[in-house]
Amino acid sequence: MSGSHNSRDQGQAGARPGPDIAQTDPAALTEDQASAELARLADLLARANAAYHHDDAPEISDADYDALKRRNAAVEARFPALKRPDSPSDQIGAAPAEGFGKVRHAQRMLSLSNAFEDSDIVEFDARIRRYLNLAPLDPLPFTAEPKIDGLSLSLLYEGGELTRAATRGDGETGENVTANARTIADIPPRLEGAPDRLEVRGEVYMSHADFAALNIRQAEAGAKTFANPRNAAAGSLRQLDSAITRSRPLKFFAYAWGVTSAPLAETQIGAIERLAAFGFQVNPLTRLCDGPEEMLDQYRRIEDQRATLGYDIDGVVYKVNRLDLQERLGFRATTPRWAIAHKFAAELAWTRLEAIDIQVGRTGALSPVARLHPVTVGGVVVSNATLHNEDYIAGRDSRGEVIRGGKDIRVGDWAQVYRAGDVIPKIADIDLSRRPEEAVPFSFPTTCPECGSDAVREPGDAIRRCAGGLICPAQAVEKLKHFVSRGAFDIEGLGARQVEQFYRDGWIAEPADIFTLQTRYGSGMQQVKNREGWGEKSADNLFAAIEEKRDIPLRRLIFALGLRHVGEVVSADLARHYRSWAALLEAVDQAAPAALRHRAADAAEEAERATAQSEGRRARIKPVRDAIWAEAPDIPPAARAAWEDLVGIDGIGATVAASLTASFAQSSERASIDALAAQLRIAQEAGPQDSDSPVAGKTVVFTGKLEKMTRDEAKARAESLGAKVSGSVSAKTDILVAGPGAGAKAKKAADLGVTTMDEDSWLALIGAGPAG
Ligand code: 5U1
Repeated sequence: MSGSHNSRDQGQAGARPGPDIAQTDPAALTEDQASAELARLADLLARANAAYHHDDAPEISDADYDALKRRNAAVEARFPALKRPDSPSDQIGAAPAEGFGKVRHAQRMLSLSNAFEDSDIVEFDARIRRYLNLAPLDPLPFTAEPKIDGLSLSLLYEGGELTRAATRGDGETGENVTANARTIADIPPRLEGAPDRLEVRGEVYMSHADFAALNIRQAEAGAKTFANPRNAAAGSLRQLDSAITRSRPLKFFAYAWGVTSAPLAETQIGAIERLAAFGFQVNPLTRLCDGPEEMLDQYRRIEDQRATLGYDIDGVVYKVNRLDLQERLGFRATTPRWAIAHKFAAELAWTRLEAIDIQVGRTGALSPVARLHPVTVGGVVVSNATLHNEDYIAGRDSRGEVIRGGKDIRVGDWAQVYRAGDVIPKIADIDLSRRPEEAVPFSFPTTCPECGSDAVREPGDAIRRCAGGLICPAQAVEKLKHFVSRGAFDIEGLGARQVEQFYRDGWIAEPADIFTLQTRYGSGMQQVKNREGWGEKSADNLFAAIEEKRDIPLRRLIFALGLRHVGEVVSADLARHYRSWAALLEAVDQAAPAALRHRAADAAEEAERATAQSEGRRARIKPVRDAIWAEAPDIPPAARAAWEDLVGIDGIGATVAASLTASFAQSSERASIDALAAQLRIAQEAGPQDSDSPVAGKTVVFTGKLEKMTRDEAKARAESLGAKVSGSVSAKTDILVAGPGAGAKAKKAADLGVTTMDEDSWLALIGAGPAG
C-alpha cells in the first residue's frame, strides 16, 4: 500500500493478544482461539485505519498493516463461519468490539411507490382526488424535491437533544447508529424550539467529490474501494467504530419526520421550513407545485441539473402538501398513498450476451437469466440480466404482443442492457447487425434442468414450472432459503449459504428439520460444531437462535411457507382475518373442495358472456354460476361459505385462494407444513380486543354510493379500527353499510338478518366526523 501507516508498535494499538495466539499459525488455531484472534485483528486494523484516515497519524508500518490483513484473511479462510460482520476483509476500516443494537421504530419507516412515466404522475393526482372525493379543479398542491440516492436515517430528539439515531433496516427495526450519526456535521446535536419529542428523517449521502477522494485513499491504503457513493455512504455509516465514520465525509438532508409530540406545521413545505430553521440541511430544489403540470416541470428542471448537483439523485419525490390530507390518505401496506417517487429514465449500455442459464425458483418457476460480458451501467458493473420467460426471449410480451420489434434473444447477441434504480437489469434491445452467423434461436427447456421432471406451462401462464415439487432439489433449497430470509424466520447464523450446505449434506431437507437440528446434530457422531467452519461457540449460538424463533407471529409463518402468490402483504391480510393458525387451517381445508367448482363457475361465466354477446342479449351470470354450484351437491355449503369468506378478504382474490387451497391440499407439501407447525409456538395475530372501537373484529361490507368519503377511504378507516372489510355479504357479515343505490347486497343482508346502516350512522358508530 502506498501512503504510510508508519511505525508504531502494533501491540500498543490495543486488544493485546495472548502472545501464543498471535504467533500461532492459523492452521493450528482452535475455534475459540480463532474467534479471539479475529477480534484482535479487527480491532488492530480498525485503529490503524482510523489513525491513518482520520488523524492523519499512521500508527503502524505499511508492511505490518498488510501482514495483519493477510493473517486475518487466512484465519477467515480456515473458519468461514467466524467471519465477522465487520470483517476487515470486506470493509475499509473495520474495528468493532460489539455489534449494533437493534432499534424498533416507533412509527414504521416506509418506502415509496415508484412512477416512471409522466402519465403515472397524472394518474397519481387523479387517484388522490378520487380517494378524497375532490373535483378536478379543487386545489391540490404537492411538494416536489430530489430523491437522494443514499440511505435513510431516523434521528430522535428528546428535550431538544439527539438521543438516538437508527438506520431504516426492514422498516420496523433498524440498527442503532447514534454514535456514528453524532459525527456527521449536518446533523445538529441539539435543536432549539423543537417539539419535546421529535423524530427527524432524511437521507445520509456522500458527494461525488468526497466519494472520489475516499476511493483514492482506500486504493492507496490497499483497502476495498466502493462501487458508488451510495455504497460508500452505507459502508461508512455502518462502521462499528465511530472514529472511522467521523473520518468519512458524510452529509445529511432532512425531508420527513416520524413521531412528534407537537405538529411541526400544517403543510409539508411548512414542516420542511421548520426543519431548516432547526439547523438541518433541506434540499434547495424543493418546490411547491400546483398540480401535475408544475410537478413535471420541476421534474425536468431537477433532471437538467442532475449532472451538476455533485451528489447522486435517482428521481423526484412528490408529496401532498396539506398534512391533514396526508393523514386522511394514510398508508398501504408499505407505502404512503400521499407520496410517490418519479424515477429518472433507466441507464443503458451495450454488451455481449455470453450464455442463457435457467434458474429454478422456490415455486418451480424456470427463470432464464442472461449472462453478460461485464459492463458498467450507470456506475454499476452488470453481468446478469433477467430474461423473464420464454415468450420474452422470443420477442413477445405476456399478452402475446410483439416486443423489441419482434427480435428474439440469442446467445452471442449484442444486447442493450438497462437498469432503473435498484431494479434488476433487463435487456432493452438486440443489435441484429452484429448477430453472429452461428447464433441460433434459444430452445427453452421442457424438463427441469435441476431434477429432470417435466417443466409444464399451464394455459394462460407465461411461466414454465418444474412439476417435481419438493423432490426437486432447487425448489427445496430455494424454499429453505426463503424460509430463513429476513421477512420470514430470519434466524441469526442460518443464512442462504449455511442452509445450502446443510441441505447438500442431507442434514436439513425441509423447514421442520431446522428445529430438530440440535436433537440430531447437537451431540453424537456427527455434530454441527465439527463441521468445516463451525465450532462449539458458533454451533451453540445457532441452536439458541433457532430456539428463539420457535415463537413466531402468524403472519411471518404464512409468509415463510413461500407459497405462490402469498407475499408479505397477503400473509398479513390472512393473519389479520383468521388470527390463529388453527382458524386459518380449518378455513383453508374447508374451502378446498370449492376451489375447483369456482374454476368451473368462472369458465361457465366466460362461456355465458360469449354466448350472450353472439346472441345480442344480456349475459345471465348469476343463474349460470349458481347452476354450476348446484351441479355439485357433494360440495358442502360450508365449503362454499369458507371459499367465499376467503376470496372476500380484501386483497385476496381467487388466484391467491386457489394457490393457498391447492398447496395445503397437496399431500407432501401439507405433511411438510404440519411437521413444521408441530415444532412451533405460533403467536395469534393481535385482534379486536386490542382496539376499543365498537367495530373492532366485526366484518363489514360497504355497498352503494358513499357520499362522505370514497370507498377506499372508508375501507382504510374501518381496517384501522380493527374491522375486517369484505367484498361480499355472507352469514359472517356483521354490518352492511349501504349508500344510495345499494342493490343485491342489501337484499341479501336483509335476508340474512345482517345489521344494515347508512353512511351517517356508520360514521357516528366509529366516532368520526364526516371527512372533508
Ligand atoms: N426526498 C425524499 N426522499 N424520500 C424518501 N423524500 C422522501 N420521503 C420518503 C422517502 C422514503 O418517505 C416519506 C414517506 C416520508
